[in-house]
Amino acid sequence: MQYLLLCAAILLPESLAFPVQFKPESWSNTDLEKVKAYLDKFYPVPTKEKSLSLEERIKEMQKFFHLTVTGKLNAETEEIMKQPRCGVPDIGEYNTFPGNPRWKRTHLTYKIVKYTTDLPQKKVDDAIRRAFMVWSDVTPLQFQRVFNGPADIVIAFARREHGDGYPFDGRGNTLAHAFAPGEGLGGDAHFDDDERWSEFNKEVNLFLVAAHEFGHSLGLGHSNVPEALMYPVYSYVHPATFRLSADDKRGIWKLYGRKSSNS
Ligand code: TQI
Ligand code: CA
Ligand code: ZN
Ligand code: ZN
Repeated sequence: MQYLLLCAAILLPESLAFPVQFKPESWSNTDLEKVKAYLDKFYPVPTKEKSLSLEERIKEMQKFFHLTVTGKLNAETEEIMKQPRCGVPDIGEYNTFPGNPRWKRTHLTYKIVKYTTDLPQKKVDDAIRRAFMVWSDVTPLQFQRVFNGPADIVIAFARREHGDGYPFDGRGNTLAHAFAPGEGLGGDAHFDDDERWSEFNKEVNLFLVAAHEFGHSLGLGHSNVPEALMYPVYSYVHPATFRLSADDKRGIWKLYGRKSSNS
């Protein structure tokens, strides 16, 4: 099963403001239906058998935003619910996907099938290689580039409709997407070629976005920790000073374990 959610709340470089996907109308007073709709959208109950009370679901949301966990609607909670936000749910078993899909092998292959013309191929190859290293540095995972035949993670730059039913949207908004581990499209990462991809620039940094997407390719969802690579808001750090946050490590270790000390 594939999990792919299209987010849009990437807050890109200050100067470019893109609309966020979900902007609730302002509410005059507490409207239970709207609260429920908000929770349904962003805090979906993971399994059908399990049903959570409204109170428990409000607690989830308060936990996510580091609010005081009361399970009751209060001003603080309502304030957050009224804010424009990304259309992607905030949970899915913390920072993995529902059902914890993961690769059952530690040796994975990747193939770059279509390049952008924004950067020389060598720079693209290098950014992709370094983005995989972010994850192989801390886990037993090894990534091998292949040129022919099938690969676990197929990487492509593409515009608009590109054959998977999740068309890109032109410049801005969605920058890239990736599929959770699995057969076929599983693990694949696509980059919107209508973006201006860059090496060091603040614009859209290929290394950072690729490292984030590969997190998804390996089974990580979004994190609520602002320093995390998997936090669903784009913030630029110079690739040379990039460091994986403790939260990202905890997430990836949960799926694959730590890198053994002698390798
Ligand atoms: N693309 C979304 C993202 O990768 C697509 C998406 C949302 C997604 N939820 C998902 C993909 C769950 C797989 C699984 O988050 S994006 C950022 C960040 C995007 C956003 O273009 O919005 C980055 C791509 F974190 F900055 F907001 C890369 Cl780094
Ligand atoms: Ca786009
Ligand atoms: Zn795609
Ligand atoms: Zn993401």
